Amino acid sequence: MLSLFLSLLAPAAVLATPCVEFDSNFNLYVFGLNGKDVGLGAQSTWASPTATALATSGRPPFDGTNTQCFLSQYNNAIYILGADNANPANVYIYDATGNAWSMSTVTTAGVDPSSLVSILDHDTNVFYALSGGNLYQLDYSTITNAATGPTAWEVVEAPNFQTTGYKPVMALAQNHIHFLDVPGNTAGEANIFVIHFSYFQPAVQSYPAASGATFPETHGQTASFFDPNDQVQEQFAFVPDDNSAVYIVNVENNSTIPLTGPTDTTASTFAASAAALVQLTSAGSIYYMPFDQTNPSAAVAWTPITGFANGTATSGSSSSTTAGSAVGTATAAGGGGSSTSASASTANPSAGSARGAATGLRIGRETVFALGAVALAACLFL
Ligand SMILES: *[C@@H]1O[C@H](CO)[C@@H](O)[C@H](O)[C@H]1NC(C)=O
Ligand SMILES: *[C@@H]1O[C@H](CO)[C@@H](O)[C@H](O)[C@H]1NC(C)=O
Ligand SMILES: CC(=O)N[C@H]1CO[C@H](CO)[C@@H](O)[C@@H]1O
Repeated sequence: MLSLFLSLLAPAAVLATPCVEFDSNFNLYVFGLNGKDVGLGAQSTWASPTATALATSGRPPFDGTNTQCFLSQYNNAIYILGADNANPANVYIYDATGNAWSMSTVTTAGVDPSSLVSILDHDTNVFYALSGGNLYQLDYSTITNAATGPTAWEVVEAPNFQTTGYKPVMALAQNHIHFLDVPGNTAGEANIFVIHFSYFQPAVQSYPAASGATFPETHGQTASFFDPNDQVQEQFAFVPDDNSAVYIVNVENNSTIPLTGPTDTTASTFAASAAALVQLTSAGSIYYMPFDQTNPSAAVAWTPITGFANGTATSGSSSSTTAGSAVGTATAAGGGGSSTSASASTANPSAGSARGAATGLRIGRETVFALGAVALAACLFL
């Protein structure tokens, strides 16, 4: 029991997570890396990027353990979930047009912000998240590039597949949420939630590869390729946690194309534009893979983007120390950390609320961590 307890402690110690994301003009941004948010410009400049420091007023502290960034393409806004440990459910909005931050207060309504996995639907501007065995939605259809009044997660329904022990892998294409690595499925299979009809497709969908292997039944990260003309996404990338390959899933013809995986195989998160897949590693390195959506099987090479790390901003000592130590464990949001939190919250929803209450006290990270561990332990021993 002690070793089980300790194994739960280890992932819970995961600290802050930075992220990469694009704006609607496909300029790249890195948020929360070494305590800074930096614009890296368009893909054509990445060989020698001009790093631009972003506005700091109203930015999230990027001390969350489960941070996810999303482009709202219609609004040229980047929505950031889980970037504020003291208010883990709140959504921060970076308005890329006005270089300004705002924050929207969000009621969790049963969602566990420390473990939820989300997507942002392209057309409706509604978030969906799987948390504690339910699919939830957070409606941002009336929110564009600046926060307005409070919003709340709402239960949609429970999936028609087994969620016990499931560490969600969710990908968006054609307004369908694709759930990969669902227990009981085999390689190349996804369960689908059809957003516009709000229902889970009864049958599992197959995405075979015409040549090479389709995507394996394993945990990983996803990113959907945007359409340059603001249409819905039709292809997404799935990268297994070991970064052994990139699988391009095309939902128009139900196929998968395997491509060369990142050269840096450390734990990573990803973002996609219309023409690139960008990797942010747990050490804070950034690489990209050019991608042609009309010729997806073209050979690709991964290239580092360098020369930005210390950007234009001078680093504040406390935030850069915090973020610096955090960067080393960045990916655990999609790796071991969320799995533990997810299964703990599935097993006992009260663990989530205990953790939420602890963070609300604005006490030190170690204390929060200890209380979270107590909550986890409590749910084990109850
Ligand atoms: C993809 O699969 C779906 C569901 O099985 C099917 O309705 C659709 O026709 C398929 N598309 C193509 C192009 O085969
Ligand atoms: C699916 O569409 C993509 C993009 O047009 C194409 O490259 C690929 O060959 C197609 N796959 C199949 C099996 O038709
Ligand atoms: C080249 C350089 O100055 N790199 C520094 C960038 O900032 C980080 C932490 O903020 C330092 O660790 C690097 O040495």
